[in-house]
Amino acid sequence: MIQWFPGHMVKARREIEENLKLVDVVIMLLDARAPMACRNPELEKMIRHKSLILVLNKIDLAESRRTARSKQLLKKQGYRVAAMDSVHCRGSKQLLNLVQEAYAPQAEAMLKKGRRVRPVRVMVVGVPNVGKSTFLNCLAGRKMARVGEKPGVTRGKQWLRIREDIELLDTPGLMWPKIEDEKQGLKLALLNIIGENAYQEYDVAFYLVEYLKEKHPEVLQERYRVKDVDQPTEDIMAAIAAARGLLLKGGEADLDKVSRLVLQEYRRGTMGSISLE
Ligand SMILES: Nc1nc2c(ncn2[C@@H]2O[C@H](COP(=O)(O)OP(=O)(O)O)[C@@H](O)[C@H]2O)c(=O)[nH]1
Ligand SMILES: [Mg+2]
Repeated sequence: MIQWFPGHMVKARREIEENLKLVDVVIMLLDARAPMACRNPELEKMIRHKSLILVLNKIDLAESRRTARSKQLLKKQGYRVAAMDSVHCRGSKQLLNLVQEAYAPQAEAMLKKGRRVRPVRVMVVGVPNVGKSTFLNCLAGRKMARVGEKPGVTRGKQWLRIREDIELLDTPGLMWPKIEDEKQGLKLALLNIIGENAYQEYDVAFYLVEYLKEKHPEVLQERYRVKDVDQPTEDIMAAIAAARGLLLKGGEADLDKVSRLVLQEYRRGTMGSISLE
């Protein structure tokens, strides 16, 4: 069973707690290929009194039909949900509209009290590698203007003014996943979210190949020239090794290399867009 709660996560939680005091809205990035696996109910509880927006990121690596279904499901549960490809900065406009929507009640309250509505303050959180830095770059773009420190309230914090009415904390919060079962741990390992010391590459590759057998046998057949996709997973891995010439001196399959190969090709999207949920 994959266990993962490194020491720096304790510090990360404290940091998120501190930063929560400064913002009106929280954007939580989730990997669109396995959004549920990236969530953490404990953290969501911490931000419950803030407006939360879920962003399914890396939609270019996910199956659009399944992304649409995840989105629908989360919306039904009452969440605000957007979808993004942060590398190409697709989906940002809709997301920013959601930010304003989430802030509307607070903005109205300010108006009612006769106050000027200040820009909404937003922070980004997400598990490692989900794309937080890429996402910030996308939103900040070239117009990126550092708003600077706000005396008294936000000492030492940098804000990016991404629109006249939206300010973004420039350091995203590192979120730790809550791993409930083996399968979730394997998904997170496959998505490169948990550190490689926490798992054996072979185990994760084995999980991936099993998953391909069930959901995408054509990838095994076409990309890796596996003739019989109904054979045991070990044998499929050996067949991939043979097809790619990943053999040990004695001619047996080099399982370390096969494992690394399929993990890399999955993560880069060279196998195609494959969702895990
Ligand atoms: N294909 C794709 N890759 C992404 C996307 N967002 C981030 N990435 C990639 O995911 C990796 C991790 O991104 P990074 O922003 O460093 O993640 P962070 O650890 O959350 O800050 C990098 O290789 C990014 O290029 C996306 O929307 N689509
Ligand atoms: Mg980063």
